[in-house]
Amino acid sequence: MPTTRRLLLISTPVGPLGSGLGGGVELTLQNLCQGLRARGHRVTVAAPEGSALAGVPVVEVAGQLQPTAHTQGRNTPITLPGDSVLGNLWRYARQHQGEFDLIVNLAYDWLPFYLSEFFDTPVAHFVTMGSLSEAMDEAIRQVARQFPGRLGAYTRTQADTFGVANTFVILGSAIDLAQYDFCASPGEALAWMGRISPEKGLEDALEAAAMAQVPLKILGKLEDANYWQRLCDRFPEAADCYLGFLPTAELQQVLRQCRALVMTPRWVEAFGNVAIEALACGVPVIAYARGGPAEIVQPGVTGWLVPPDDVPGLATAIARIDQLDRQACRRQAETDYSLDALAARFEQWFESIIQALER
Ligand code: HBI
Repeated sequence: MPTTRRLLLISTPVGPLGSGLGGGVELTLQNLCQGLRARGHRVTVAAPEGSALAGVPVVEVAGQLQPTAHTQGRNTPITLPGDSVLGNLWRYARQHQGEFDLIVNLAYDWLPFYLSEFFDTPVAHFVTMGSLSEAMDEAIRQVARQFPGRLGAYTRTQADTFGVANTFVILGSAIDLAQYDFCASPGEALAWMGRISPEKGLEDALEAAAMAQVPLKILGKLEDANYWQRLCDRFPEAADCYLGFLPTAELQQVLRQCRALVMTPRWVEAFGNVAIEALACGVPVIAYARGGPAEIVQPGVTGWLVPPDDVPGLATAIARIDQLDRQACRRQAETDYSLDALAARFEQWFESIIQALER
């Protein structure tokens, strides 16, 4: 039986858990807590007020939300709003650090990395996106220098973007497979899922679906209204394809009946949780060979990888969906992306940090 650890997980400051503003990290946090608790660890989450997490005690912290990092430029200075929730989250962590064996940061923000050396309780950082800014890269490299082994990432590709990859522990992701039902005989439509924001490249999926003359279903949080309006101007049918930001139960009902999921990331997608949600339903993944999806898809079996930004290549892959194996998709999810597999990887990472201190 593994040693029971007292873990404080500190969430993203961009929005309350459950709002969808935190994107994939909300799902990661939910699944990680569920998996770690099932393995006997005592997990506490600190997050912006209004957060909710099934079955996990959440310390709700007040304060002004942090601007999202993925809309800033590479040389944007670090900003903190007045009464910042980020600052308040880390004041809570410092005051209560003695109650925990390890603090785990899930915010993609400068402050937690900078503060690491001022804490007595070790701080592990799970980095949730690829390189986005000079200031964040430097903060991450500082932790790599001072505390090698305390940086975690979803994928090797994502870690490589920071130039200190050999100091990252690669953890992958997971979903609660019990919430996804396998479907052997889908309908005609393709699916596209994700935050509707420029870096996700929805226009390419709309263009490829039109080329292949296959209907597309769009699911996800409408994050950038101006961008969406431009898409609707260019693709009049887009508004009819959009089904909104659905809770998992309703999302998987739509997803499982699709012939494939199309992923068109413009940026280095750190992981792409939507890829394993599709696999869990038996839905193969057609993705640009860029970032996380390139480390998930097994070409010719559970999906197709397409040269990045090659829209005709997407249409060609769409025409070859029938060569893929929906049962193999579900099996891959069960082997690599179950909650227990993820929790076991994180537990091993945490033990390596804690035991390094006990020597
Ligand atoms: N931006 N400043 C900031 N902090 C975050 O933690 C953050 C973000 N943008 C997006 C985001 N987190 C998540 O959607 C990704 O980590 C998945």
